[in-house]
Amino acid sequence: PEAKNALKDEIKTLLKEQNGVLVAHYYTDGDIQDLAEETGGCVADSLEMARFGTEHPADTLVVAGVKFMGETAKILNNEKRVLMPDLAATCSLDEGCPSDIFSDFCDQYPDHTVVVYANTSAAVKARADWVVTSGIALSIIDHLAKKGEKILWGPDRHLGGYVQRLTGAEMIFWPGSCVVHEEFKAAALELLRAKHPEAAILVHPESPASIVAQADVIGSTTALIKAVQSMPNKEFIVATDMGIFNKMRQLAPDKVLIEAPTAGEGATCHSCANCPWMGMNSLEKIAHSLRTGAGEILVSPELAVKAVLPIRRMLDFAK
Ligand code: CIZ
Ligand code: SF4
Repeated sequence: PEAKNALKDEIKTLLKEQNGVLVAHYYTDGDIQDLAEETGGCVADSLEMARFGTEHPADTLVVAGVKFMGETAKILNNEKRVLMPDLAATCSLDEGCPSDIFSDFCDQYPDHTVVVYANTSAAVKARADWVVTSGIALSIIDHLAKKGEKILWGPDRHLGGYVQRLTGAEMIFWPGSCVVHEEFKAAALELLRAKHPEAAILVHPESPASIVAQADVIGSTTALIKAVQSMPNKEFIVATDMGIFNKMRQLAPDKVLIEAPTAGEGATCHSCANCPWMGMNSLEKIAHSLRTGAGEILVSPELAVKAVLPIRRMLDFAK
């Protein structure tokens, strides 16, 4: 704990010296989330992270999350320096959606509106008409469907399928998924629910349809955190990355949080509801990045001017 405190103090000093602010995602390590709040930064979902970085007057944004979050921060704030603790922290959705192949796919459906999830590269966003996060996907697709638009959706097929079932939108899907949410097991969740009949089931819509079908609340990380605070239930079974428990425990210390199962009985899981890329963030790497300037995110200006349009469209819609 002493070494950790020394590291936190160093980061605080470096942030002050460089007029920097720490912006962390709910899935990062609890120490990072707490430090972000202690130092006047924020811990949030990707939509709120983007908004916070844009509204905050800091010169340097330290984005503790995964690469697309740093890229989005840079695209929206070209004049700010954006640092990431580890540039290798990516996302299975981003990795599974190479921009050249995605662009060819879009070319096959020229009469479709291209809507991409925020968990994509700058180049994929540059090809899109709209960017959405999980917190706003439903209302944007509903809006487009009511205007009669046909949607080409990428890359998370589970979130896309969920949105399609609720809106009835005409949609074509890119076949991507999140390695963390894909692991939740429907049969094991049924057994767990039977053991905890009073528990509310909270599910992030990147989960498979068989998990979403068992949910009491389906929503973004922010929505799930609010549910723990506002619902009268004592117990909650939570199907999303475990990193979210840090904030849930802080805001609702008397509630009992239970992990949704990522494996059937006796089996082992792959990611165990812990995003391996989110886990690459650490206090040590944050300090290193601030000390040396390593991990700076750069997006070419030609790409940024295109990618900023669908992101702004989302932020304006959210207002
Ligand atoms: O799974 C993710 O990476 C999420 C939930 C991102 C977000 O929108 O905050
Ligand atoms: Fe990507 Fe899933 Fe990790 Fe989120 S939790 S960054 S969607 S791999």
